[in-house]
Amino acid sequence: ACGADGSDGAGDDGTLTLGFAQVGAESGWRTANTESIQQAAEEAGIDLQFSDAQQKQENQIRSIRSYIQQDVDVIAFSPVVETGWDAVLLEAQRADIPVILTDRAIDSEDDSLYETFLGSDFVEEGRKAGRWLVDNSDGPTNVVELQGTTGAAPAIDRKEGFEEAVSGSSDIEVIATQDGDFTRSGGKEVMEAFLNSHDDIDVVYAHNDDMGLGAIEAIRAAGLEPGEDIRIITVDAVRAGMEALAEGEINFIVECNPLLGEQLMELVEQVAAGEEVTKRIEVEETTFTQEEAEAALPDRQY
Ligand code: GYE
Repeated sequence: ACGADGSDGAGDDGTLTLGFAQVGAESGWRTANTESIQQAAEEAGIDLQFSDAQQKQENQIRSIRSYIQQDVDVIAFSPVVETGWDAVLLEAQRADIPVILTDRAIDSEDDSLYETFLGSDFVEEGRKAGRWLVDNSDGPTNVVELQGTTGAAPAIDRKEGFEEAVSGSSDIEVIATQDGDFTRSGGKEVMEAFLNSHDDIDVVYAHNDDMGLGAIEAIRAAGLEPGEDIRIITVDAVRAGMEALAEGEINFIVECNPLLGEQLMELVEQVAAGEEVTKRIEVEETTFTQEEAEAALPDRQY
């Protein structure tokens, strides 16, 4: 770290060490994100210490503490939930190790605890999903929502953005909402329960592709046609989601870009050198209809 020894943050041979605490391997998005980070670190000649928290905050905190102990040059992580980070981030600050938030944000009053947050505008993603539904519905529309991990920034924000966008339309009603933990199996299980207790579901709004793909399995198992009998909106646009969209099983996907590796490594180099960086860096994204998915698939990297 850039500290009392007067070093510029690099080791004796000039190599930077980055400690990265990943959320887990819960989705196609996460896999693409991990690959992007590993590849970009290699290309930038940054020594990457990588840990997978299996979606548990205590595991992430433990990894961050071990990176502090190792005196890495920079710590980056994607916080599994929004709250509960102040204590460990204070420890990093006291050890003079700069912290970068990537993908997910934290909810803290002290924004000196991190240098910058690189990630998507999840509220806007939720709005895009809601606006599409408003523009593509007529008559009463019952929605069930498959939420991401409780307490995670993308779950909180995608819910909020969607609600905001559909709030003006009295025909659209969210009749059930539940945590599917961003996994395919979680989406399938919750959707099975929804189908058992409601016979009037028109639309599934899933906070990621994986849960939407799980819902497709549950809908088929109930003898219904996904994309026809029940329309499906998801977020991410990973390959498996885009294929289901092109095949007509999903109706609309809001993109969330996982390829953050290159930008992250640039930020690592800048903060290690003591440079001031922008506090919030947003990722640019689009949306896909079924026709657009078909056209985009051949060039899709993930
Ligand atoms: O949408 C989901 C993943 O934090 C943006 O986490 C990320 C989300 C992504 O599990 O698939």
